[in-house]
Amino acid sequence: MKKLITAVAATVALGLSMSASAASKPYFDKLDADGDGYLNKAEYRVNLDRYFAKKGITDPVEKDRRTDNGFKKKDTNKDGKISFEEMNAKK
Ligand SMILES: [Ca+2]
Ligand SMILES: [Ca+2]
Repeated sequence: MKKLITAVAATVALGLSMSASAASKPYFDKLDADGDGYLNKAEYRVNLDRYFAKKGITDPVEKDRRTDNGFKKKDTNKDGKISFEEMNAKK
């Protein structure tokens, strides 16, 4: 169990250092709280909240704006949810 936690923590750290939202599959699955294989906006927000905390972004309007922008950018097929492939698409 400890090994798994370490791996997830390393993945999160790596994801944050490379990009605000790049994610490994285990991390993606963790974000996918309802387990449907996609991230809705609320699930995506959980990912961004870590980034906001790290960057010291606390303004709720700014956070909503960045969440909306990021979500739209990631959701390339515009179906209102982000697949693992969309999450990791290089843009
Ligand atoms: Ca989901
Ligand atoms: Ca999509």
